Amino acid sequence: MTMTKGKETMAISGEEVKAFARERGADVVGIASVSEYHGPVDQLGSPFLVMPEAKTLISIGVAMLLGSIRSNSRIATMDSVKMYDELRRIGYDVGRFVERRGYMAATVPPTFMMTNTIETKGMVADIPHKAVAVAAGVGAIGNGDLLVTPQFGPRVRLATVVTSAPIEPDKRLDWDPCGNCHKCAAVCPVGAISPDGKGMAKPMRCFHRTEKHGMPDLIKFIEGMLVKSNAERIEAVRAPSFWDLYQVAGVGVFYDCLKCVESCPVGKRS
Ligand code: B12
Ligand code: SF4
Ligand code: SF4
Repeated sequence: MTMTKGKETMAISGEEVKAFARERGADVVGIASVSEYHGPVDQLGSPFLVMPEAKTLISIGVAMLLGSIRSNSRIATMDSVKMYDELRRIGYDVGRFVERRGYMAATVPPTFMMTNTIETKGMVADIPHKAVAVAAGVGAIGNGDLLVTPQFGPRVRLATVVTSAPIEPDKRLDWDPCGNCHKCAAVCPVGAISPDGKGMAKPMRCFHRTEKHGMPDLIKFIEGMLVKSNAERIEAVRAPSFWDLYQVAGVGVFYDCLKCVESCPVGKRS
């Protein structure tokens, strides 16, 4: 470690920040220079909108439990919620590590909050974590459109730390962990994934299937209420379908499908 004279910054090596993230609970971690990031750079999704001084992107991921994603969607969802909590915690810890060295850090959450506009349909994040993870050598985009890691296949959830610190980057993977088996496309219950290896062909189909009781359901419910009689409204809020909406609103997310994630043979231990 060296002190830069005149500036109150202390150099950070890639190895030490990665070791710190792993020690805090990250299962995968990689470093990318902003110049290697191939996501948007002048619109939503740009690291420079998160931090104009951005130099480095730190990709962190935690692994899913196979038992949970094979269980019912309530169990799988609550594990995802826990993973999102962990990613926010690890991201914040890494951010503090970086700021103690005199640089700036901003953690981009694994999921919400997102900018909601009619154009983006609320589906474009401040940073698309897969693009960062590709640049940081954590994995590569598989046929199912998910980041496939050598260690856990697509069974990782991701977050990003944007920083002004210049940190030596990792190299992109020079091989493709996706084995082109097309299992992910075959198991998708709504045909969202292209069977010819072209990724996610119908994202809205996936959205409506996996985020059951999410925003589209809520909008439908409220619209329905507007045209109902008083007696029908009372009946509607006493129905289990409303309790589902209430429960999901409290939890924050609900994933009714993880079939493409579960089916991938890469990195599967059982
Ligand atoms: C919106 C969203 C969705 C939408 C739309 C997805 C889409 N393909 O358009 C819907 C609701 C359909 C969805 C579904 C799912 N999602 Co989702 N989703 C997101 C979210 C919140 C934002 C993504 C975003 O900003 N997209 C906008 C565009 C611009 O970005 P992008 O689609 O990611 O594509 C960019 C990069 O992938 C990159 N890229 C693509 N291909 C390549 C190839 C190369 C070589 C390179 C360099 C770059 C590159 O360039 C693209 C443009 O910048 C992210 C969280 C996040 N902040 O990243 C999670 C996220 C992508 N989702 C995730 C998951 C797990 C799921 C689901 C399994 C749902 C579930 N049950 O959990 C399904 C899987 C569907 C599938 N097979 O891909 C994980 C992915 C983990 C992984 N291992 O890849 C993320 C990262 C959440 C997280 N924190 O872990 N999702
Ligand atoms: S999460 Fe389910 S609906 Fe969405 S692409 Fe994967 S298998 Fe299809
Ligand atoms: S299931 Fe097969 S085709 Fe799909 S991402 Fe995994 S290895 Fe690639």
